[in-house]
Amino acid sequence: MIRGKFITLEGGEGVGKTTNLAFIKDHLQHHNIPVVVTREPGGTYLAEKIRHLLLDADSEDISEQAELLLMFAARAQHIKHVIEPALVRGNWVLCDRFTDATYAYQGGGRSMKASIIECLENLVQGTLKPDLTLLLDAPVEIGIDRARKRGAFDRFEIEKISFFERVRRAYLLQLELHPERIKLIKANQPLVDVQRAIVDTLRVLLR
Ligand code: T5A
Repeated sequence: MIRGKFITLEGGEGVGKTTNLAFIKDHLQHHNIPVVVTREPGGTYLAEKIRHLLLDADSEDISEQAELLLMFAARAQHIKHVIEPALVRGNWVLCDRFTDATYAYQGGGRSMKASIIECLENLVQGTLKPDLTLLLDAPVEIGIDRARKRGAFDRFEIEKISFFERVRRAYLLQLELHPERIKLIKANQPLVDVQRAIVDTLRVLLR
């Protein structure tokens, strides 16, 4: 059995990850590729419980270390029970956020050291890395505005603009560090143009 491909979607709040995930799923299925769509934090029973704790805006003050460890605890479950088995079955896995989000939010947003994140990444993932990461990028105000139109804010969405500026910069740094894996998609253009750019980028994997 040929191992499936692992594709992740990244970007700040409201840049269109969820919207485009459904589009990519349809596009891959059109090419007769079996796809598993999932998300982080989340994707298993336990990881979804952890997501709920992490996003709860009414939570007690969560320490940066606890937040980081909970992200990786959820990820460990997700890899073991969903991602790895699907890839081994030959399915492609399409995941709404993965470890680049940890570098962006906990590394950039919370200013935690990249070396600590890298340590946990090695522990939890071993050699597992996405084959392709689509980084949807737009000025912070545009994404926040789109996300906030949807209603109640979660524990991250209540952060200040400066937090999301750090998140965006950290994502762009990830792009600089891993140009072979991460591809930039400009998200502040009409959806049809965003999706055209996504189709172009996916061509490499579909060859
Ligand atoms: N997190 C996560 C960490 O801190 N560390 C980690 O390691 C991980 C994995 C998860 C939170 O957890 C944090 C980051 C997050 O704060 P989430 O729900 O996965 O939360 O992430 P959000 O960014 O909050 O997801 P959103 O649903 O808000 O944003 P999306 O999915 O990027 O945006 P989407 O597709 O819902 O679109 C938002 C709106 O914009 C419109 C859509 O129709 C929708 O109404 N839209 C466009 N409008 C015009 N033009 C376009 N091109 C458009 N694209 C979309």
